[in-house]
Amino acid sequence: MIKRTLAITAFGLSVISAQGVQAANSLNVVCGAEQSWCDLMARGFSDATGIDVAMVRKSTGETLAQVRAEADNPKIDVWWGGTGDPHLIAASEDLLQPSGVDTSDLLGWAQNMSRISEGKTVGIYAGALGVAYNRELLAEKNLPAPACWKDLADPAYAGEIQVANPNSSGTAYTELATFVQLFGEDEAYGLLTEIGKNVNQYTKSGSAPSKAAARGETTLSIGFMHDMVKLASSGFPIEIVAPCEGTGYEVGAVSIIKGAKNLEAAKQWVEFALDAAVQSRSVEVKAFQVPSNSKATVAPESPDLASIKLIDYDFATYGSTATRERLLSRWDAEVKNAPKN
Ligand code: S7P
Repeated sequence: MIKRTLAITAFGLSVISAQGVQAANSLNVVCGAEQSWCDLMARGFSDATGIDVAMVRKSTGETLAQVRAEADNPKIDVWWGGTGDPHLIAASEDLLQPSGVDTSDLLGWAQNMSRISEGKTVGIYAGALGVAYNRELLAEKNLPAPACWKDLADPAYAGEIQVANPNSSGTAYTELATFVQLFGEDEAYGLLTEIGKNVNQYTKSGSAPSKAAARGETTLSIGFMHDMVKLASSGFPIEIVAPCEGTGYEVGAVSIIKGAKNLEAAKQWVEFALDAAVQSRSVEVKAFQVPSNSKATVAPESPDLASIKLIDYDFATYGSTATRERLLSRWDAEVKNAPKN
């Protein structure tokens, strides 16, 4: 039987090593999902293959910056999880390499990522954006429950909303791209600026605002509904809203970094990550995204994407460098430091 050891280094890096099995090699993974799911995946992979995994958790924008900075000498082999747009951007900048994995069991939206990137990234899960509010705080403060994105601009919510910064957070970039697709660019920035007057903090990580709402540190948050479901199903007083205008969604992705030092192990990781049985284990850590393998089990708690009014998210456009740079520059100029009234 394989014996595992998990050590947390001074840098917060998890190193999972298999003992009793000759480790073929090792693998450096950056994980964009929640820490508990990252750990489950690393342990599972190490158990299944005997390959040591060194893993660190980062927000999506941070990983894209690292992959760009290390282009000549990559330290990461695999980028697993996090919203798909930055994976597509890395692919278009020739920073990733095709895994050659068989995608025939995957759902259409997951295969689409592979098609757009010419096999350099592939979808592992999907999830829709929404709004959460802490029902106890809302009642205490006598505030109305929001039903639409536009409701969040109501001055009654001054200082009550938390959302991430789209420069670092894939969740918040998905929100920015969603607003542009729903309302058109000028109206989207106008609305984001109005909502910004009610924002108490732009966080680095996309799941932080809903955790803050769960703990009662903010009344409302914007984020992925599956992260909100995890908090609600853990007993926090969270209500989840699918905005009336419709909403955007992410396709989380897995990619191999071009020049990966542990290429064979990296290819094994991608196969592992797309395996139906592996994807079905996400429920063990309350990761309620919809899995990409059509044969994987969908948790009953997972938001039903078919019953949510989803936009036809344009991954090719919003996963391009030019669009991302333009949207983020405009967000920095108009939204980030807009006066609060
Ligand atoms: O695992 C939860 C999740 O919401 O986190 C990822 C997301 O990119 C969070 O990171 P950011 O800090 O970059 O926003 C999602 O892909 C995933 O569903």
